[in-house]
Amino acid sequence: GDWLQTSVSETAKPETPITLGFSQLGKESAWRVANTASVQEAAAESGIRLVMKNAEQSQKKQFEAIRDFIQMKVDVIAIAPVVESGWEDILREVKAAGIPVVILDRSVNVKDTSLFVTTIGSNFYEEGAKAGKYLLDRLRHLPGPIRIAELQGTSGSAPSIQRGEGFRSVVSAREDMSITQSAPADFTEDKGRAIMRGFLQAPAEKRPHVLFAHNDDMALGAIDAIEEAGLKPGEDILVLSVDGSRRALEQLAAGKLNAVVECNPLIGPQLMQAAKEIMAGRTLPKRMVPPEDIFTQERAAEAVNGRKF
Ligand code: GZL
Repeated sequence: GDWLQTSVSETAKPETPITLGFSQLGKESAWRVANTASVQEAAAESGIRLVMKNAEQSQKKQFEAIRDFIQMKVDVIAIAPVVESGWEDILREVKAAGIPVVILDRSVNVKDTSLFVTTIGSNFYEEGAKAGKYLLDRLRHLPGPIRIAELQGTSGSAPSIQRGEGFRSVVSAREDMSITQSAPADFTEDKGRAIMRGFLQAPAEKRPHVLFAHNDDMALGAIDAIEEAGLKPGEDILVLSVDGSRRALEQLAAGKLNAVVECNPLIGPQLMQAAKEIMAGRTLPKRMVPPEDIFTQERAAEAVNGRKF
């Protein structure tokens, strides 16, 4: 009857909003900017109070942000870790404060996995392997030797380490295919351009046939360097990258990129859902991986239109 309804509604406390402290690692790439926007939009849509601090790619600043969140007594802490090592101490401080942790995007390398509830992010090893499989298929009729240049992401970061490992695990199948030049370029367009310029100083007989860039921003910078050297990206030098940003897919459609492995930044909703489930006392799987694909030139034109980043 309505008396029960009235009494229940009077006693039911309005839910106090969850406060989520998010240590975002930087704004180095289009992927990162889209990831930040996804987290902000998802927080607004789910009524979660987001306190986000940007670390400008500094792990030290991430530690400072996390200590601020502990002082603020936030309900949940999310971390996109710039590198995978060095997280034990700060995560023990958070655990001692009784605050649950979600690792977002990149992963941390800790022995004690009770230091976080779950990791939501891509399988970077698989992304590297996809790039390698594309290359083996694309060059299956080309006799060696085949020289590969590699633009690595941030040294010590999970995506850079694992994309490199996944790629190498596949291309090692051809002993006449080798990575002859490799250097970190921090996932940025400017460093990708600068490092590729250096690679192209090599004498013609040492010049790479292929570039594997660990993300689109470095690939786009490298495309400039390849053109500056009077060479055709996508033809004289095959270019492979990871992420799937609009700009990369436009270059893919234009034939200056040959394949772009998808890495999905739009994982804000999964983070908010995880925060709600944690606060509701539910347990979560230790690892949640978004579905991902690979973009080739045939599919590029149609893929560009739908891109949200
Ligand atoms: C991968 C993410 C990487 C992107 C880069 O999930 O951490 O960092 O591939 C970004 O574009 O800078």
